[in-house]
Amino acid sequence: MNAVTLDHAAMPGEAALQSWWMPFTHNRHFKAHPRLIASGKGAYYQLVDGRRVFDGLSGLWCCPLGHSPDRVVEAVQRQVATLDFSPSFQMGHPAAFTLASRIAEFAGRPNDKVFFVNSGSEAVDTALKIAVAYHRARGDSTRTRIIGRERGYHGVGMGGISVGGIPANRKMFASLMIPGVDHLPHTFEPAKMGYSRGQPEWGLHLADELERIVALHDASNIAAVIVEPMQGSTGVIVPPKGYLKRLREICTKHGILLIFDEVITGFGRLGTPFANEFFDVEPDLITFAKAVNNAAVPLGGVIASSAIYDAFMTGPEHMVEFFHGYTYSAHPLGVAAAHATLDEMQHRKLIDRAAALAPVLEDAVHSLRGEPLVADIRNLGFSAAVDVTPVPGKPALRAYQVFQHAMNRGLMPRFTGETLALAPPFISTEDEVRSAVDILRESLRAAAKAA
Ligand code: PXG
Repeated sequence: MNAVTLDHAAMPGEAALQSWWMPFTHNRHFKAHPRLIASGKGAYYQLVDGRRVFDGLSGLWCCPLGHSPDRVVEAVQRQVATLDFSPSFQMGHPAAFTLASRIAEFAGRPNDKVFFVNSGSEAVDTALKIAVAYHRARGDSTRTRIIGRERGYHGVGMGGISVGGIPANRKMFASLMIPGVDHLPHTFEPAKMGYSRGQPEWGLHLADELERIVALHDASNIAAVIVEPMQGSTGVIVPPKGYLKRLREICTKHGILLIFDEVITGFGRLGTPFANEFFDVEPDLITFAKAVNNAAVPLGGVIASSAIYDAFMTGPEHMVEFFHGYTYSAHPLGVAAAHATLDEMQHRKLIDRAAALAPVLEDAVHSLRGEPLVADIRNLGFSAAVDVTPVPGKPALRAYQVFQHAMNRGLMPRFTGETLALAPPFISTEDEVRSAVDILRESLRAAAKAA
């Protein structure tokens, strides 16, 4: 490392912490009690104070290979020295085409098309635009309404917060929301499905709420339904058995497009390449980001059925068919990292490994039932969440307290609201998974004792 790099990575003084307005962070508290990461290797982060912590959420659900895997590092280094940037408007670079076909193949939909973006939020807004424009291209221009779901997280673009269902992400921006959006009810009902292992038995009927919304507006006004196959951000809310299939049936019956937001579930989290395979449900559009390239460089995308793509391919051939795209769509570094990530996943059979680790995590995490502060436990694939009882009058504090105890013991889980989430890297060992849960157990006990 040269001196310049070291300088920028050194522990900032108190004043230097003030300039970065951090995303989704309690800025004032953080800057008084900073938690800074110096480096990452494999399944561990090293903090600037020298502590090593197990990365319990694979970054933010995005580093299934762990940190700085050699194959990805080398691919990005090679790429930046060969072709650092290439315009994607009216030009292309070969690796982007091969990546698109590889991703379509990976999703089990080899004829599909892939539109590249740079984040999950952009993928969602792109998918919504494709859905509305698709209907219009076919002469169905009244189909403009979009249906999301309560507690859904679809990023922070104007489209994403409109179809999303997390109140705090919406309430400040009500006037900016896109019009014509309805929400399905969320599917979390602890009295009926508390401590479910995998998919709950209860709740299939909630998919029929879609019929009510369709009846209210008439199908001829509805473009698409967007759901996360498993709601990740809000705390691993798992769809009831049969729920997604029912949504698919209702959408098909009414000519409504179904969008799976697979920003979290895409690229192996459920032990299959995408959730479409896990649930045996084929959506019309799939969004992805995060794990596509192990998050080494921002990259996301939308997978669209060939029927959708074909609907756009009309008019004179010298005309642009879809007026949409980003400067960094199919950025060569992101694309190179994605090829290397898929190579590594395939070479090391890491998705099978995630599938094999899923029951290990399930058994371990459900052993926390009955521990102090625990209010519910859920899991699906290689991910799990533990809800804790709130500190009276201080929402969202308890999970943070448990998180602090965990960090002191060598585990970095995700805390949000009253939930702690785990989604470890696929390279984790069974022992690492079990000991992460043991640390969570000790942390729950320590937080309860301190209360
Ligand atoms: N869709 C889904 C389903 C997501 O989970 C986004 C879109 C937005 O992606 P970008 O790349 O624009 O952030 C997400 C992001 C968490 C957590 O702790 C989850 C996300 C991001 C950060 C933290 O659960 N999901």
